Amino acid sequence: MLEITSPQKEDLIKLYDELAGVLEGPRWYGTLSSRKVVFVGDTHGAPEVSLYALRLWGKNGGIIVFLGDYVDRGSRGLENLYLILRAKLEWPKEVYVLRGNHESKMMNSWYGFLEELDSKGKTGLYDVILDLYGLMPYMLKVNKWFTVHGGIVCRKCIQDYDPPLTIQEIQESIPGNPLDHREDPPTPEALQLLWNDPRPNDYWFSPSIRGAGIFYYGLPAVKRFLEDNGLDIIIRAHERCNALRIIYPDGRVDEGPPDGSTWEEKDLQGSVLTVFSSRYHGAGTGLLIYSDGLFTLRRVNID
Ligand SMILES: [Mn+2]
Repeated sequence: MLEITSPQKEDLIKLYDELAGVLEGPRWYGTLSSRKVVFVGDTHGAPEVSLYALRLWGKNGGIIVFLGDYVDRGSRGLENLYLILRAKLEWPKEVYVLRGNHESKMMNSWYGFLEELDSKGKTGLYDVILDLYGLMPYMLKVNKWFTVHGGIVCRKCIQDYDPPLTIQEIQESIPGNPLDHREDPPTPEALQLLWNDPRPNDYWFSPSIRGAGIFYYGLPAVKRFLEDNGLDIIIRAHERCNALRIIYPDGRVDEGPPDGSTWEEKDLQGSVLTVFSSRYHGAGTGLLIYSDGLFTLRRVNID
């Protein structure tokens, strides 16, 4: 079983060589079906949360999906990334590792990961880490759910009628060469997948306070995206919340439910779920478990 360890450069190069044929690449959009799934949101330098999630998955069975943001903020981003990628290598058909907006050179220079590497005398590993970022897919379909770090992508990027790009259109916009992706997402569409946030509002899209080229997506955009792509639910991470937030299609919001809360899959049709697994933010660390038609929130309480 896996343990939390810190890699040397040769460990990481070896891992990269082995993973190059296993990590699916930026343009990949896999379609998986599984009766049992564990979803992990932002872990931000806390490998103990990832390990907890992997152990839970070991008992739950099925697949586990990491929704991005492995580094920055917390002090053990290197260990966290190494743990998750070793799990991917060991169980390639069961472990999925999506890219977050912190798998980015620009973010790492601002939010702590480069400083962490420097303090550990491991800046020499960063080139390999960027190569690994370039191999991480942006999105994945599990059952009838769209999973991504941030969200869906606008067409005209306006509040009025603005049907989102379909998954096929998004895919066609993504360059196929991993080298184009190794530092930061290279296109506006890829940026939005990693950065956009849902809002329980009646607009289609609206500019986000997060910055230029980033948008909030409202209820009509979610409805249309799900219809156009034959999907039921969006499952994403990215946004600080108390463990889990559900935005229902009628605009109701449920945030911070108690540990062990459950929902029937059919009652979440049309919803956007935010899974937040960060310990750093002090907002409630959650994992979302799916098993045979039922979603359960598991709160992580570890010392
Ligand atoms: Mn994020």
